[in-house]
Amino acid sequence: MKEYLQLMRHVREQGVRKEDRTGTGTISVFGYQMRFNLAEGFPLVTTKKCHLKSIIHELLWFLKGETNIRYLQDNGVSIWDGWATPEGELGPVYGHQWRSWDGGDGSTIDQISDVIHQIKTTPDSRRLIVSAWNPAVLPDTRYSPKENAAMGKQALPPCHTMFQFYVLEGKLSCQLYQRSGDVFLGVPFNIASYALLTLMVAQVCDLQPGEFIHTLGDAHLYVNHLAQAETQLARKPYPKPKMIINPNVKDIFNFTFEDFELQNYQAHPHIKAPVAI
Ligand code: THF
Repeated sequence: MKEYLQLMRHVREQGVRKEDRTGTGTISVFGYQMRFNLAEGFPLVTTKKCHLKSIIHELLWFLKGETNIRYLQDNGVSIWDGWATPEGELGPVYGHQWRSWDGGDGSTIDQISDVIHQIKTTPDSRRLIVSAWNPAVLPDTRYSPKENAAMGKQALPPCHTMFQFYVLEGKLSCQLYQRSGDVFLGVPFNIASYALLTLMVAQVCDLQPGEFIHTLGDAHLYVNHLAQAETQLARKPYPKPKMIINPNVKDIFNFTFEDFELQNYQAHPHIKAPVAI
């Protein structure tokens, strides 16, 4: 995963001090792109041990269309706890926009089913897009994430705002536009999550995996992650692991946690860091 360390090094060297919503402070750059050839292995960061279980459950939870953290908590995943109401609600975040975007006339739009249908029937399309960015439900910035969620607004505006698929010569690629990337904590999760989604969509569409292209807007290192970043930058990446997916699953909504097996994941020890709420 030299691509990830290059991003981290770039932000450390070029990043400029910038204040942020959470009051933590960051060093930030605007605009960065990484490319991962999924045939070369699974892009899970190796310079610290990453908790793949949380990544898989979060993605399955998005695909279920759920926005209450109950499913995550039942599976021991706590990464969304900081933003949810006491009842576990996050408002209409990713799962809601992906599976039941409000059509405005009482109808809802299942963007995931639609995009898979389009990939299968019109693979040359230049409109293979899923958008999580819905201006009608953005949080009211006068209130905290939990207050917004309690009012039926999104706890947080989506960081992964939209993604686009592309089919060429039997291979499926995916590009994500992420408006804001927490380079130390979130980005390793985000890379693995979208790489996995690309493998899953490729399988159900009978395509081979192509590239995952990760485009970042505000790419930042929180100032309370700088020491952890230094530790990581001093480490040498291991070869990429391999993701094995149960080949019998042919419906994107039928995957379960047991359908995924990561092989040959060799990683340096985990590095702890506080998450900015
Ligand atoms: N807010 C901030 N500040 N950073 C983010 O990365 C982020 N997200 C999601 C929404 N808001 C965000 C939440 N995703 C962790 C990882 C991903 C998160 C939130 C938190 C985290 O704490 N990871 C630890 C523990 C892992 C675990 O418990 O499994 C880690 O060491 O990786 C980005 O999409």
